Amino acid sequence: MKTILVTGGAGFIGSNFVYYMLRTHPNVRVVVLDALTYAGNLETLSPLLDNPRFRFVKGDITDRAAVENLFREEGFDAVVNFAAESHVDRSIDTPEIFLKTNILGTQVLLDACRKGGNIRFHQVSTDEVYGDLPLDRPDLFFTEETPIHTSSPYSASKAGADLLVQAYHRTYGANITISRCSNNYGPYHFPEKLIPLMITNAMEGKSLPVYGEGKNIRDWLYVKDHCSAIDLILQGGRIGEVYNIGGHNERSNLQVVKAILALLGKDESAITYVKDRPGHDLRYAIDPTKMRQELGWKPETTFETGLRQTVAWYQENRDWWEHVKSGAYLAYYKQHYGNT
Ligand code: NAD
Ligand code: TDX
Repeated sequence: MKTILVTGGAGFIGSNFVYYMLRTHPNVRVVVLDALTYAGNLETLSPLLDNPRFRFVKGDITDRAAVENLFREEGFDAVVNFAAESHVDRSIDTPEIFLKTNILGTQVLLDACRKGGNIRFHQVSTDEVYGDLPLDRPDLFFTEETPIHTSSPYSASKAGADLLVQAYHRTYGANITISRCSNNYGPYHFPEKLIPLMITNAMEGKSLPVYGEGKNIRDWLYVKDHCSAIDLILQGGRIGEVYNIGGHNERSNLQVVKAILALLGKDESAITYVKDRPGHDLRYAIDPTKMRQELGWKPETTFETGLRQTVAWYQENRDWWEHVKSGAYLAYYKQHYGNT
């Protein structure tokens, strides 16, 4: 039995990864370390709480003593770091917590891996570290060689963490890999991000706030395909390497919003154009050739199928998102969007 630490496992991608690993690897035990910030939700993991191959620990990755204790207690075989502040808009309002969690938290984990005897460490990063591509050059894509060129405090903090992970490899021989994925969507996605916000707002009869003219392009990947890619990197990725993950599913924000409305059988009258995001990245587009050629990875879910499944999931799991849309999130929503 191998024990894997999944940090941030009560969040969107981390929780999907926990379910994926327990389902596909009967010889894997998963320990989740999560601070349960506004974005973490233990309800998402509640079906696992009695599973003997699962343990949940509430804790902060920046808490060095607590992290080192946990490492001593568990003797992890591998660590996958999803824990992060992940929302670009929040990073524009309050950058500091992004630097603390995303950079210093990563350093604490790297040190714990080092102390533990060079434990295998995978850093879940993002395509946002490459900055953006112009809208009128559909021939351009992010490769692993594209220079780091960040736009927001969020992406700068993720890039800072990546550089630190690479420095630990070069300086201390740390046993690391990094993946940089495009935008994910699917179950358990916190409804502050575009797709779940638009689905749930439309279901509640609220307006759908599109930034600027809705022309910015994102490259969407169904979350399960991200999980399978990380699993392959853990099994066969070359140490010290970066892997880009994406499935060539580019859509403008307006296309995405209209597709959601069509799936819900609603007209487009609720679309509201609001003030643009400062520094708003124009287009993301991943070249996943390295993942395909080295690890044989390919995505299984088309955007049409994935979006249909996602809309159905939010229709069937209203309790889940109504709970997370209350409380602290409501205060943030009012501050960010006013009364739109
Ligand atoms: P999320 O915001 O849904 O979840 C983050 C989780 O981390 C939450 O459970 C939160 O409680 C936890 N967390 C935050 N600070 C912590 C701390 N200090 N200590 C311990 N736990 C803490 O994020 P997500 O969308 O699931 O993203 C997961 C990772 O994947 C992030 O590192 C993000 O940068 C990266 N990523 C996300 C996307 C995407 O489209 N969502 C794409 C590429 C990469
Ligand atoms: O209300 C909105 N209206 C709107 O038009 C929101 C929340 C977003 N948008 C636009 C901004 C972006 O162009 O939709 C696009 C997607 O926005 P987000 O869902 O906030 O995602 P993005 O900024 O692209 O970042 C995401 O992908 C990379 C994740 O949140 C990051 O964690 C990940 O690293």
